[in-house]
Amino acid sequence: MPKPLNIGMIGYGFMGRTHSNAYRKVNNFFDLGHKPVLKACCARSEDKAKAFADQWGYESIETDWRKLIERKDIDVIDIGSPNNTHFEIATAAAEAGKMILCEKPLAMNVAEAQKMVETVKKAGVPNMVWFNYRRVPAISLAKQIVDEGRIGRPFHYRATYLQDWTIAEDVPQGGAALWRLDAAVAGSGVTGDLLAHSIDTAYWLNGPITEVTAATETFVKERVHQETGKKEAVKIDDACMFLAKFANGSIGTFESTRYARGRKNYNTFELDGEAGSVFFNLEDPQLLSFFEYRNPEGQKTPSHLTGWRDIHVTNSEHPYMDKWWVPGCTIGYEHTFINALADFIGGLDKGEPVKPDFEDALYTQKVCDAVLESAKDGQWKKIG
Ligand code: SOE
Repeated sequence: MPKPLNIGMIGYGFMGRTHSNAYRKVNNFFDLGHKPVLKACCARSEDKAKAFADQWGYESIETDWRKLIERKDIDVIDIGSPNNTHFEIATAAAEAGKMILCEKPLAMNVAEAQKMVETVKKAGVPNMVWFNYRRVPAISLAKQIVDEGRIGRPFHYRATYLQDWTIAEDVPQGGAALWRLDAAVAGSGVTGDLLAHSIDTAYWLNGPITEVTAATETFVKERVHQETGKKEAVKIDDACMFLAKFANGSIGTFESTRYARGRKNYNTFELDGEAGSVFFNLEDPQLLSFFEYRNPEGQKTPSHLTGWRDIHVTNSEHPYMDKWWVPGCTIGYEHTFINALADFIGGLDKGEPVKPDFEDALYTQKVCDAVLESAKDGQWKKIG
């Protein structure tokens, strides 16, 4: 019989929904020693909290996150609220001895993230950041392929993360749905929101970045702020491109924008090495493209058989897939959160930490801050 794991969910937006869905489903598919119990959800508006609790099955509501953290019947604080709330909530939750599952990006900047790492370490509380894309089976398979030595010496890493939902000039900034456009709430634009994902994936697959140089652009300079009703300067980066040098000697390019007409959630990477290459595109999430030039035993693929192969990542031998349907049946976006949660609970069962944790997310924050710093003067910045 799994032990109850009492969840206190803060936030009721897109991420509140993805996380709540994971809590509800995880034990239906994974054999785990703990089972999430949806104890309480928290939102400033009582009506919104009630509606969210009814929709997802939370037993109770709070309208003040501090009260939620004080509750003895809560084991895990899930932070799915906007970025400018993460620091205060995570610090209080860790000091109260709660486990923490935090949305990305971890913080508004490195100074906050650094303190958050120190606080969770001092408190000794299990923690994880919801960089869910590590749990796309095809991306986990790419990691396996890299670890098996099938890429060999890496030369190039190429990431893009493109969307198009902010092109219209009349999209406002601020408020419940559009806080991602408000620098005071989001911290940054595509760098923290989208490139943070790309950096986390790159870190996992290709190791740390040591230096970056970047350029950013803000295409629409003023937007109406939903709270003041007035036009205000837009202070986020609408687009960001950066060059990177990795500790392993490879070099990388990263590009992100919310102005790529037709691109909705085009999150891709390619890693090119001496022995082979891998390519992934989130808009075809069940596929991993792999080119093998030489296998880890040193044998070259015969020339007449070389070519990119699209691996349909749905076999039970593929990461996570034995937990889902029969081979050939795909899983989707929401399952990446369920897979992530299963890893977190699996770690809890064994008493082992699970990645990506606050420390990994601090590293991503360091890269994001260096990218934004470099965009100001165009100079290369070292990752501290
Ligand atoms: C932005 O549009 C967004 O919702 C990000 O905030 C998420 O992290 C990403 O996974 C999908 O796009």
